[in-house]
Amino acid sequence: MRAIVVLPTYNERANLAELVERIQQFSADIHMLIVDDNSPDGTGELADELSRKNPDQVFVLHRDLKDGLGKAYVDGFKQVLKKDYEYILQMDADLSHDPSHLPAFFEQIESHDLVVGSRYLNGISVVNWDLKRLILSKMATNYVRFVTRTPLTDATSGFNCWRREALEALGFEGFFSSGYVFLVEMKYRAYRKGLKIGEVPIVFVERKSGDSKLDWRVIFEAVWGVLRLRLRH
Ligand SMILES: Nc1nc2c(ncn2[C@@H]2O[C@H](COP(=O)(O)OP(=O)(O)OP(=O)(O)O)[C@@H](O)[C@H]2O)c(=O)[nH]1
Ligand SMILES: [Mg+2]
Repeated sequence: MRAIVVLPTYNERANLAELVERIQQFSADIHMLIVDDNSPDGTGELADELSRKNPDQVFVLHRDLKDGLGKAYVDGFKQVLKKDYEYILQMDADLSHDPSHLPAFFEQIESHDLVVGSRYLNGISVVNWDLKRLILSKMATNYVRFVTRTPLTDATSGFNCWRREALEALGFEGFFSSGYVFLVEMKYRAYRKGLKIGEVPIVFVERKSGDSKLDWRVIFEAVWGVLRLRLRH
C-alpha cells in the first residue's frame, strides 16, 4: 500500500514530533509530508530534523508565507500527486486527530473514493470542548449541510482519506477558498462529481498546546465562504 499523510503546520512545534512518532507507531510504511508556512515558532526546523532522522518516511515542504490552510494543502497535494501514492490523507497536526483511527480509513477506502472522519457519526465524539465550541461546530455542520445539500454528518472535518484518482479529478485550479472552507469545498466538489463518499467515526481531541486560530473573522469568512460555494456552483 502506498499512502501519505499531508500535515499542514503553522506553529505546531509542541505537537509535531509526537504526532510523527504516533503515525510511525501505527505503520512504518506510511509516508508524511509536512507543509509548513514559515512558522515563527520554528516548526519548519523541527520538521527538517524529523525528516533527517526518517529520510524515507518524512518529507517537508516549506512555504514562505502563511496564506491559509487551503493553499497549503493544494501545494502539498500537487507535490504528492507527482509520486505514485494510491491513498492521500489529510490530518491536523495539533494531535486533535488520532492516528489509531487510520486502519478504519484504510478499510473503507477500499470501496470508496473518499472517506471522511466524522465527529458526529455516532452521537458526538469530541474531547475538551466547552459548550460554546460544541454548539458552534454543530451549527457549522448543519449550516453546511443545509446550504450545500451534501449528506455528510461532518462536512468541515479535516481528517480525510482520498483515493488518488478522486483527488486528481477535483482539479485544484478552480478552487476559490483558501482558508478552512477549503475542507468543505473539497467535499462539496467530490459530492457534485458523484464520487463515492464514506464516513468513519473519529474522536476529536481539542489541542492542548499551541494557540487556537478560531476567531470571529474566521467564523464570518466561513459563513460567507460556504454560501458563495453554493451560489457559484
Ligand atoms: N501550513 C499551514 N497550516 C495551517 C494554516 N492554518 C492552520 N494550519 C494547520 O492546520 C491544522 C488545523 O488548524 P487548527 O488551527 O488546528 O484549526 P482548528 O482545529 O479549527 O482550530 P484550533 O485547533 O482550535 O486552533 C493545524 O495543523 C494547523 O497548524 C496555514 O495557514 N498554513
Ligand atoms: Mg485544531
